[in-house]
Amino acid sequence: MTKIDTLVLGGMHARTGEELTRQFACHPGAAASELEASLTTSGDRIRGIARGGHFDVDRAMLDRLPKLEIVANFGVGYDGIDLKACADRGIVVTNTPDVLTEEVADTALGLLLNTARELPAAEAYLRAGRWVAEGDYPLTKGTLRGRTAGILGLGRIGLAIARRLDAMQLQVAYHTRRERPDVAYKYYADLISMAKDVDTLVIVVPGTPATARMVNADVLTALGPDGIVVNIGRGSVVDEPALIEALASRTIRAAGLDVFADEPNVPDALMALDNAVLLPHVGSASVHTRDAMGQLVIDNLLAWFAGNDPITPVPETPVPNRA
Ligand code: A2R
Repeated sequence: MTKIDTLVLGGMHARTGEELTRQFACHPGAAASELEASLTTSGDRIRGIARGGHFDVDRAMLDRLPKLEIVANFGVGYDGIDLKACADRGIVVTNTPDVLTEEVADTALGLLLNTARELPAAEAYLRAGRWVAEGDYPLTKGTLRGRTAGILGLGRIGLAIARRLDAMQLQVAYHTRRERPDVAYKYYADLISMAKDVDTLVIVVPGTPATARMVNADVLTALGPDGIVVNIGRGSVVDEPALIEALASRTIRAAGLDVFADEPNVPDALMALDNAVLLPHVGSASVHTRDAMGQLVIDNLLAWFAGNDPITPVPETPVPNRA
């Protein structure tokens, strides 16, 4: 059977890349020059995109892909894809929900612990020989004991984080646009009101125009001097200069960040702060979970090209009736 022309946009990890090559006629797009060559030589034949990030799928790219039917995004967040442009052209977009939920929730808890209890700094202290030379690491001012966490975004991952916080005996509240009928956690219709009542803000909303910089100076001030911010959602959700200012002035205690406004670039001012724990967007980045995400990308493409509904379409691009 003839393999279907598929653009592999932004690169994939090894196993997923190999499986894509086995199933599809793959056109590489890991680097800008490679992408340009693939679009120039094969753009008029490409029917699917497996998108591993880095490059936006915008109108200009879609104009060069007249036969495109589906964009299968590697990741649950799909900011960077022009959904309106895809919907206008009848192109379906899929993502990889659920398979990464627990991994990302684990990472959020790791960030929270590392931030409150300064574990990376304590380890660096030991490795530098300072335990021997100077004695015990100073007692941490931060602790999880007695904390109340406000989760911004109580979806799949937010709920998995809430369950972990339950187990660790923190109080949990949340802010979303709509109250969930299926949880007992305290709901806040207003983010600032929640920030005033909690001391720990865990951000796990998608990057959209509506969430852009919604965690601003006012939210951080409301969180207060014992405040801890953990962001494993999207860097765009936080006003990054305001966060840097709040950390530097000790308006809040600390932040644990896996995502940034301009990845992979992290501002020097943030790097210089000793009350920030910084990770290079590794929320879902285990072999186990990335393999599962890659398989879901492939399964979405295979389902679509077999004439079936995609497995995990996003709500913004309607799936046409294919019967
Ligand atoms: O607002 P709702 O009721 O649709 O709740 C969703 C919430 N959310 C928002 N909350 C406040 N203001 C907004 N403008 C807003 N937009 C969305 O975010 C829901 O509770 C949550 C998203 O949950 P899920 O769609 O289940 O996504 P999941 O799998 O938890 O992943 C969340 C994000 C991804 O989009 C990536 O950016 C990152 O975590 O990995």
